[in-house]
Amino acid sequence: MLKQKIQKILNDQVNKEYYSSNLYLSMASWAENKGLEGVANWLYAQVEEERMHMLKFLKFINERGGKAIVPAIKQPPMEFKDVYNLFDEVLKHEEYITASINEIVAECFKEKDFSTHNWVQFFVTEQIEEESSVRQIIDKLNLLGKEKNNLYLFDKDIMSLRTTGATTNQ
Ligand code: OFO
Repeated sequence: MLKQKIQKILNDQVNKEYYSSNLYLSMASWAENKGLEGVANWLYAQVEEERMHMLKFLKFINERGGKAIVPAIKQPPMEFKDVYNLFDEVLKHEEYITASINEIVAECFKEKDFSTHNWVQFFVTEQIEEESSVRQIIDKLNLLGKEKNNLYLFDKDIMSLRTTGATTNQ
């Protein structure tokens, strides 16, 4: 049986993962409207991955005898200055999620819930991969500079930078 404090922090994470999925959906839609098909596809893939994370948390809570809560999701931003700003926002968001996962780890330790502590390590690894993959994209964008032709090439190439997350297909 999950302790109340652990159930609460895991349900908060359900909310955050669901919001991540919606945030990337909003970004994907923005990119699609700008004709950035590659960027949109990269983001649509993230939408699915984050939804999977949300489901993973939700199911884990229920499997451990807790009660998962399906949250109301706040509206994500719909406008982004440009693709550089968009990926800065993605990185900022992933860093926020990493901090949140670390809080779960710390709480599990405090509450001596070593099963959840063990289970959540998967997300610790996942966040390392996700942050590194976004930093790689930002580095590439910085290398290319802001010329339109380069952006076109970047858009064609971005899917090849996609690392399959630790959670893919799980
Ligand atoms: Fe961005 O990954 Fe979920 O946790």
